[in-house]
Amino acid sequence: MKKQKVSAHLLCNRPLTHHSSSPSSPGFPSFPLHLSRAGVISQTAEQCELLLKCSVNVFQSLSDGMWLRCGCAASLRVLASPLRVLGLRRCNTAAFMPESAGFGGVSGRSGLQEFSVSSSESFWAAVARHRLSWIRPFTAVQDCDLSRGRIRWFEGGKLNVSVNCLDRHVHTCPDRVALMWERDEKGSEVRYTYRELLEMTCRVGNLLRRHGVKKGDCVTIYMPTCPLAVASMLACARIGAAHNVVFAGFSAEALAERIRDAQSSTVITVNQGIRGGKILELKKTVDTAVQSCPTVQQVFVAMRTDSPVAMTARDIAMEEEMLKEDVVCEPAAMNSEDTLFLLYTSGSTGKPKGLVHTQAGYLLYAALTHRYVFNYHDGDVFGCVADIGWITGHSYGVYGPLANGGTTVLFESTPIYPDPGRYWDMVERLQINQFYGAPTAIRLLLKFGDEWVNKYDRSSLKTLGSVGEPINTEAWEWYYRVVGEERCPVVDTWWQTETGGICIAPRPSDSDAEIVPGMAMRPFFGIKPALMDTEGKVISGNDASGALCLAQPWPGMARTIHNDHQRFMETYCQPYPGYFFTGDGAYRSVEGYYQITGRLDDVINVSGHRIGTAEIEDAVNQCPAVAESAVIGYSHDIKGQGNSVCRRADLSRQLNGIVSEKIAKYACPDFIQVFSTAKTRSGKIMRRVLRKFTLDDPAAVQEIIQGHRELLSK
Ligand code: 6R9
Repeated sequence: MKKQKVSAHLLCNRPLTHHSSSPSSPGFPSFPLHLSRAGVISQTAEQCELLLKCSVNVFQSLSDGMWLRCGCAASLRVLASPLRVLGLRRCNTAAFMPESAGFGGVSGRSGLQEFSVSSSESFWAAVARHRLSWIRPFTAVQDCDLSRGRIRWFEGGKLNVSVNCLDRHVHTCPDRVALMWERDEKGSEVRYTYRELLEMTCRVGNLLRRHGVKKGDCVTIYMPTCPLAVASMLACARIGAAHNVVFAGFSAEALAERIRDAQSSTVITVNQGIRGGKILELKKTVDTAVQSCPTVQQVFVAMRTDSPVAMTARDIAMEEEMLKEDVVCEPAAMNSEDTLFLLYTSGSTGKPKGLVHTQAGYLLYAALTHRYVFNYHDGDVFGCVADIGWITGHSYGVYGPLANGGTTVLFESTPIYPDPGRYWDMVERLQINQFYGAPTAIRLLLKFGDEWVNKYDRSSLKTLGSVGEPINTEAWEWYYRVVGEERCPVVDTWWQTETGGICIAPRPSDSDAEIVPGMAMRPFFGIKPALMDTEGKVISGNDASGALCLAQPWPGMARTIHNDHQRFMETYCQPYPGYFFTGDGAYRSVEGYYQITGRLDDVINVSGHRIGTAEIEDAVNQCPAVAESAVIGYSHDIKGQGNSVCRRADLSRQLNGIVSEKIAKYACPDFIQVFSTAKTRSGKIMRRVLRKFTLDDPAAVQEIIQGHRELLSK
């Protein structure tokens, strides 16, 4: 083993000095123009700036007409009631969404929504032509049959996702900031322009190619949220490999399971991560993981900190090797339905599911939702604080904003490091316009008091977003009143790893459309929700609750579960034939708005992280002292849900150790309870009874114990 330290260029910490100062200079990546129809507008930064100025109140087409500004969008108003927020002021529909000019008299947001559902093919065809750069146009808009689990969009078309996210913006505005990396160390943010990000991506793409990574391979990325991780994702997309980003908080075993399932031969990691001031030994975790991954042949190791790490024959010093690579990398021409990435998420069995997302449909849906749900406009700074290891980080940290030529913040730290003012300090420093976070963080910050928020200037904020779990009214109100100063609409966005992008959210809305706290409310374009009753029939009326399904396919949805289409069918397509079953329950109000009521399966939501109870049970059961276990969620006022294992109380520390080793720290049970028996006659553990054993309801505990005693004494 040799020790290796890379000091020349810490790519993770600062951009490489780029070779060229203007797009026409020799170092500028010059992919053939036919690969992207972009690049016709401006060649210089000045021209670019002029264009931006022009586009403030008029429609201005940048980059193949894909990035358009709507003059009406700035006019948000808050109603007298502090909890009711107005939608967009009524504006010319074609101004709001240029492609709708071809939709034949459709007007208003609700008119657009209706059209997008009733004339789904026309809607998506127009949007796909307008917003993506195609190498070859698609020949069929869709070929879907939910009852057979067949989902295909834009077939016949060829494109490259990295070209859509980078090159076409480099052609128009090379010096626009693509990434603002908010490093764990407060106040040391680093900005990367589109040109720098393209160069970095090309270097990684060439490096991967040189090391044999081919179209169709799957590269596992185990890195903190940082520019090199984004460049690695985009580099995979550039050369036609799929990526599999694994959250850097997962344990070696959880990582190994995902590497094996994805059959990755290449892993990209960093020497160490740093989060909340604490060092995370990511390379060491990878070393342990790959011991049980026979497929892994090479591990690229970038340097996030200055500490050298032990390198083996399998390891490659990433930055050092990148410096040897060209900044031009030929993009692969990908079919619309080729895999873009796998992302593992929890289901109701112990084995995580590798959801498969493909190229065109996913990118289009991420871009469109990013543009319209958040009312994102050219020049805005979009601050999604999710880790890239989750779908939110993929769709709204990376793909959506970059496809739109936006500026996106990569947040590496935690909401309370070094203090609970971290988010708002960042909002002020980076001048963030849209802030997108999780209710668990909002609930936590609320407890620290308003002064941490008020210390900082938040006047740049225009929209606040929430994702990952239901947002309770108290947190919603605090977010709206304190953080947003009653100026900014709060969009509670419901979606899933499976849906690829936001499906239900209050925005975009018509002028007089209200926003109700804690409700996701309105389906996005192309989304048709349905509620099902216990007999599997569609509930037609309002003021009703049921199982939430989506009644027709949309481009962003997952196509399958990697290597397990049968499971995809059983989980999503078969419960309600002809519909996509989300696993969530929902209530439809009298007005027809949707409110998500929570999971209907054995999946719990801890701090916005999805985790299957079976996954935790599998880990816990590996403890020799445990015969069997049942994990249940209970309501937790910060984490949303906590989880508790019901069995031998004295094992607490041991079990926590096992769960963090097998899965991740966040999955550790809060309580461990002892049961002599809590089973049905057929031997099933009675979760419904166990759920009563929460701190919320101590009386119920007594009641059950008493009942149990009585039963035994009979
Ligand atoms: C994006 C994301 C998906 C599950 C989903 C639901 C819950 C997400 C929510 C919400 C209520 C919201 N969820 N957003 N519940 N209101 N606005 O979180 O993806 O990690 O796959 O989790 O999260 O239960 O089914 P993912």
